[in-house]
Amino acid sequence: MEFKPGEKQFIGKSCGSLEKAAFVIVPVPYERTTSYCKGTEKGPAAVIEASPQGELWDEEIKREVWEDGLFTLAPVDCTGTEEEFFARLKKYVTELMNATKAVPIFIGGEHSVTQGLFAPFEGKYKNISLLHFDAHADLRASYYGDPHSHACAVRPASLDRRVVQTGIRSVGSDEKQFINSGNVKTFLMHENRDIEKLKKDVLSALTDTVYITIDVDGFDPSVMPGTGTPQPGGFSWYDAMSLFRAVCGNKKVVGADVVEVMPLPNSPITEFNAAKLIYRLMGYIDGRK
Ligand SMILES: [Mn+2]
Repeated sequence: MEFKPGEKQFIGKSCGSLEKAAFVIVPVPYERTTSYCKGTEKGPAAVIEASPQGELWDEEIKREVWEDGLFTLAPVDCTGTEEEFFARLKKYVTELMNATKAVPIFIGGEHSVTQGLFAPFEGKYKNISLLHFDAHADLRASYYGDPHSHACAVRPASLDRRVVQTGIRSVGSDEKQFINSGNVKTFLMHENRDIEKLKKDVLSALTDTVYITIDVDGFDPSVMPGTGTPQPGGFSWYDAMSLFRAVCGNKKVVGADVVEVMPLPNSPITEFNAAKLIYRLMGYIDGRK
């Protein structure tokens, strides 16, 4: 598989090759099963378009994080049937991990892409766990007959890996049986408002190697208004940053995705904030390590 550079580079900076990169940004503009509002396929391009509006010097990290080596790839081909797409995505991620030591950060697209993104990491890292930041539990075995629905995003991962859920405030009666059973540890939003306690609990629930999946609806809609299935009462920006900083500082984070950005007409808040989130995550993970 060939890994071509994207026409636009995240935050307008590129180290020029996968070999030199500490971070690789991968757009995955997949949208097939969104059930409420539509438009997540436009998310990755909007985030990359918004990203150069941010400062290169990160005021919290206190350096220009892109200097660690940053490379943005062309979007993953999201055509074909669901089966063809997920098979292609798994192959893509597997080959990408063979081609570079860079930490990949994927931009969705609807949340179902995590099914294809996480599976190759499970193959590579035996002791990996999944930090799932989301308003929704996404644990359904299938939704409207489709096991690849966005509503089933972390169900496959939960079958054989530890899944730690935060921000959760929407659970269906058909998925509540999976909450806090088997490999799933769920921190319901309304029961876990003390961020310092939550950080400790999340760190002890995760294994040492972690993949982070961030559905932007895990944030409060005031932070991320443009998303397909919004829910009130999510994470504030600063509490979420505090959580991600703790996880990236104490665990080996080997990959991440930021999904469900749905650009709104006349409001770039969501895509800009998602771009800042991605740049900040790079700073927390620290490409100099
Ligand atoms: Mn969600």
